[in-house]
Amino acid sequence: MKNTWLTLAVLAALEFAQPTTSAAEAKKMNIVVIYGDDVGYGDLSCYGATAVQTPNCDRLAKEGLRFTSAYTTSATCTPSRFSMLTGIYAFRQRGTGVLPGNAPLIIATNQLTLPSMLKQAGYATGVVGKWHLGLGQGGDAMDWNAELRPSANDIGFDHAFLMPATGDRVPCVYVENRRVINLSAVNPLLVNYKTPFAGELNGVSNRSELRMDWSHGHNQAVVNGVGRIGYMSGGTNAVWNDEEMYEVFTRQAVQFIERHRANPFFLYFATHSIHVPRLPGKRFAGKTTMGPRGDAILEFDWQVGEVMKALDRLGLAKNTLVIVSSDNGPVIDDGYMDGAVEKLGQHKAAGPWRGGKYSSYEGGTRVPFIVRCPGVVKTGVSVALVSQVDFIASFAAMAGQKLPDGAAPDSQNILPALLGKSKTGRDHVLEHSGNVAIRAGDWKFIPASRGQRKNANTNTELGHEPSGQLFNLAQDAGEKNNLAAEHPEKVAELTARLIQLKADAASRPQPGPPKKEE
Ligand code: NG6
Ligand code: CA
Repeated sequence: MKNTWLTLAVLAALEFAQPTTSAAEAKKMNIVVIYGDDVGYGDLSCYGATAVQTPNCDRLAKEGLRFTSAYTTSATCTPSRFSMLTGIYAFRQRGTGVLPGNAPLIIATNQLTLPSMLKQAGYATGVVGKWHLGLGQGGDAMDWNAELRPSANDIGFDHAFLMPATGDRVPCVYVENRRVINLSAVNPLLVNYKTPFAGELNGVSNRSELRMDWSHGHNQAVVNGVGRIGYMSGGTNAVWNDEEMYEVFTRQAVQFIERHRANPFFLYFATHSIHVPRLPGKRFAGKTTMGPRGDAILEFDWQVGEVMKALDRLGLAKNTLVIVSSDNGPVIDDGYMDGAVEKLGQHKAAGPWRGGKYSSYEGGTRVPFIVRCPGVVKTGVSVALVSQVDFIASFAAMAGQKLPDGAAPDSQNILPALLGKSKTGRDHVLEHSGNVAIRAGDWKFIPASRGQRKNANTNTELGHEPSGQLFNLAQDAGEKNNLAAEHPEKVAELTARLIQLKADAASRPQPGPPKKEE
């Protein structure tokens, strides 16, 4: 009842031009999520960057709402994407850490997902770009030359154009729906994560021939002169061109929008920029003082701009909710000697936050987050606490769909916050990085952990300390002043809350009447 009421109230508040069809039909705004890879809170000029300018993201922020307390669920890619698409925290399911390029699909095909929910609501659903959630049956014996089943198409996407894992992991090929594209039968693609293929170059023996050296890892297969993780052989015609990838993905994203201009659509556009290996296109190479990492930020921004141009050209801007965000915090040296560390200068990739990718500190999961739909989303800055895990419940409300009991248990309907109609989003967020931390209001608690303090390779403070850490983010944004000893009552409260949230799998207020036992 409450949910229905809320949905109706929100729908009414959206103020669409006199609907001629049913209210639910008329409210089906398109949704485009542009998901950057490793884009830090401080990497965009609208979030304070000065060494690089991101005019397209800045325009989006000016025409929409820029969030300062928005979170991805995890400090790495796979778990963040898993939670965003399922509404379930990744720590609840084993095997949802950073995946190898030949992992099996980790989302169950009978599970409700963000795209399958929107498909039920009548949306055309598409994904373009980085996948990293596994494909097919996985394993070294998997045949990449046959149809890949299950694929993104089996969890709710009508159309998929994908990089299977990451830019630094084999196979370095595109997958369109269930097939690797441009394969030739006489030169099959082979992938193995244990054993090198005889006769193939590798990053250790052929190190001096690499066009970009590695600093850690990334010394297995050599593809396009760059060392990668995992081994691959064959599939020569199918190998992607790293420098052109941003254009290939953008074209695919724009074409998806064009094809579905007349119906409601959901596009999940997951850029490879600004992940390693950073091999920005010609348009951007050398255009910043920060080397390839800075240039890749321009490349990311350009992609945002092309989507905005397409929406303008097709007259869809006012009927499309655009969200720009990132899968985890920033990292400077993630395994290649690309000059990012040397050329960083005063740039603060994580903005005011401590740590970055892989970290329990805010830099790991507090990410840029901009929402725009002129006339529907308010403009300005929002301090509401929001998490990407909330997409499914919030978009369900927007599309007039009721989530089945028990589905997407961690997802809350924060649509009023996303639209700028409310300043309050969630009352807490969980931040996952091996450890699970909690932020509730201004308080942040990171439980004791036996994990490593620092990732020595990437030079990231991970926030894993042998005793609990309590911070007041309103007074101490940089998480420097551990108040655990001073406020044992707060530690106890947040510890209890965390235990309950982790055990319950139910942070979403469940719809319907209270269950009997309550
Ligand atoms: C790490 C890789 C790093 C990156 C990361 C995943 C090494 C040494 N490091 O294991 O380069 O690929 O995984 O990044 O291999 S993510 O954004 O997809 O989570
Ligand atoms: Ca990432």
